[in-house]
Amino acid sequence: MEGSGAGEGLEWRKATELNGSQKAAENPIIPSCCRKAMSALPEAEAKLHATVVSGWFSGHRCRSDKNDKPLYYNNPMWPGEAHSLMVEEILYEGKSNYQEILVFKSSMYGKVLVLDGIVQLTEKDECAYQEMIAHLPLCSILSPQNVLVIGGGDGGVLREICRHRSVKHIDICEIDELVINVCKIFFPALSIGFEDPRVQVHVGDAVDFLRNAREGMYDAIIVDSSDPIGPAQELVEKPFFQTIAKALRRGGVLCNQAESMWLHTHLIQNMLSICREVFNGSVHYAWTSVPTYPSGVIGFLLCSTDGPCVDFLNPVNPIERQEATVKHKRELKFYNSEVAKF
Ligand code: SPD
Repeated sequence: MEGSGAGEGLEWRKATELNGSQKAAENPIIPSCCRKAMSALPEAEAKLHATVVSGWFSGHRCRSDKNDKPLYYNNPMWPGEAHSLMVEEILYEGKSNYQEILVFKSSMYGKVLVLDGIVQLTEKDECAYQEMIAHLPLCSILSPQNVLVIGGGDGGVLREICRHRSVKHIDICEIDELVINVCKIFFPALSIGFEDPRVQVHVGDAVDFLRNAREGMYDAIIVDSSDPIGPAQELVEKPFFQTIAKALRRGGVLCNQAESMWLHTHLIQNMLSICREVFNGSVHYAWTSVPTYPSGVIGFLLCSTDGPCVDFLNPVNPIERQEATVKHKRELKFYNSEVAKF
């Protein structure tokens, strides 16, 4: 990897350099697990992220004690459970100003990106997430032109948005430049999204970015965030949704990563009720199957602002029309107009 063009400040370690163990709120109606997940973790606890133990990555947080024995901690987002993946090789381990970044090669799902101990994507099942979060909103409106992506530093959502020929400009606001750089090295099939000339990258805080965005500027905003612990905490709060609604044109759409209906019912209910207050058009919840995410599913909050009515279940801008005219190097693997009706 040395001299690979990863860029300055890319802090990384080769697998050979790793030691053995590394290789290996206040609302009473919200239960404590969700309350804890919605609030920032104590600094000491937040440092205990998942590592690889005895050749397995586990989606709970873990560190080794001084005798190299693993110590396990519940992840407050999904207490009492963990999903493990067999690790063939650790490809990258680093720490940015915001989070710990891990890339490894798994035996069954290809390469895996992990942030602060939580799986963000695997090569095998990323299509189900990126295709849905991008095409559910973009296919629900006619001729989307200006799109904003919040998060999404791996580039997969950009890759999908770029299928839409009507799109003229895509802003992406990602807080962590190291995630972008690491993905450009290890996940080229996703980071290809950054190569489209319509894409403009802004490294920074999404809340600030939106505060300064021109009113009514975007046809669609896609929030591809990590879970609401750490850097993404503010992205589930009312002021954030208010700035999104303001940045959307009339009849514009939001698609927001919205966790698992099996694990985060209260968080989802909370987000839905905020969005029903903030958005005057449609508010809808959709979901997709991603086997490497906790509980195997993840949801999306779909909202539209006041203006032309948006029916998320019946796409007026079907993806099949795009695909019929321009042949993409990469075929869609998951999304189609029928899947959108679920
Ligand atoms: N619980 C994990 C949620 C991850 C959502 N973001 C994934 C980024 C893929 N572009």
